[in-house]
Amino acid sequence: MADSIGTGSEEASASLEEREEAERQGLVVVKPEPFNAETPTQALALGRTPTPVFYVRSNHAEPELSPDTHRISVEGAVEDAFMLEVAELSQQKRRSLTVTLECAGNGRTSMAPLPEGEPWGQGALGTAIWTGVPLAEVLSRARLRKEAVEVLIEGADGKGSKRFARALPLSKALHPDTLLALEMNGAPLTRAHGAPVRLVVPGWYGMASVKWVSRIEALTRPFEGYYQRDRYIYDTADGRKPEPVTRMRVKSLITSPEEGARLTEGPVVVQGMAWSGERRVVQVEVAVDGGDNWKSATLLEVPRPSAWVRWAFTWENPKPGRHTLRARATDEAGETQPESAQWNRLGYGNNAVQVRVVYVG
Ligand SMILES: Nc1nc2c(c(=O)[nH]1)N[C@H]1C(S)=C(S)[C@@H](COP(=O)(O)O)O[C@H]1N2
Ligand SMILES: [Mo]
Repeated sequence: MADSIGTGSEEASASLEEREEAERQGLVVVKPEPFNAETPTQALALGRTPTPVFYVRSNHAEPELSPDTHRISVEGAVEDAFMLEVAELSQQKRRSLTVTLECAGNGRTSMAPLPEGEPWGQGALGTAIWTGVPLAEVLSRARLRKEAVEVLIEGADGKGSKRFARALPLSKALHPDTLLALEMNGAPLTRAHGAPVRLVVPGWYGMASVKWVSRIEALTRPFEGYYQRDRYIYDTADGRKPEPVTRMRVKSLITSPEEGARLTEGPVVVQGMAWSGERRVVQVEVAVDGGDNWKSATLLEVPRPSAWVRWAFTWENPKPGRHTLRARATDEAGETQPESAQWNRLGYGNNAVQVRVVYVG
């Protein structure tokens, strides 16, 4: 695995670009420039989302960085500031984790009144195996000073005050699962997903997982940058102080049957995914009509924090006609999906129960 990094010559990166272009064809494009696209619904039914169809959310044009020469500056409130070469990072001991990433704006188009922002349906979501070095390892080499309160991670994209940068509290920055990832699904990161190195912050909405990492700075005061204070906040526009967007709210998705499916009579297996950032899902319920008639589904694998779990439910004897299917997940802290979205000005964190319409007979 370690050998696969650091082979990018200029010729290789030209053909890589072509390949990425082709790979993107399976995605549902939301915006061509900067490229933003959703995972197609069929791909959301897979336990692991293949890289070519994994959603892409970029606020700016994708920088092109060479894995051979790219370096990350590690600085700020540390004893030993240094320049970290990606080539060097790839020699270190790595960890692999399966992590679900969901964009905080996923499901925005079903909020009312419709908030501003990218018009995401329910496909700004995917699960991949991420391989890299814990951020904590790099920070321990730099030796954080005791005045440090947050760790800023900066991407190589965007200019001036709009450069993409996000800070983490120390507890999350030092967590062994917070990775400087070099690989996604067993291959070097693609440019769209942050090559050559991105952060992966398990359990938090996608904005925390900074792509194209170029600078790491230990801060002695909370970060007030644009993508920390003006975006990725729950602003309820009622005079209350906005809360930062952090962990992914408990949520579920029906992957089968598809929206508008025509089913034959007889038992129908309803399937889907459920997740809750940093927590395990403990229950998924399904309702095959309106109202409050929820029945337990079966979890198909042992739930883990920060990755979705697959579930299934057998709908015994559907009658001919139009039906509504709903799924509702509950996590280990007892939190359950709401029936309707909690509106906020920027349209984040929509984890409301979704309604799927199908036909029988
Ligand atoms: N440098 C940088 N990192 C970034 C972003 C960005 O615009 N620039 N977008 C963030 C957001 S909002 C999300 S949801 C995830 C998406 O990761 P993906 O494109 O690999 O799916 O990346 C995050 N990291
Ligand atoms: Mo996002």
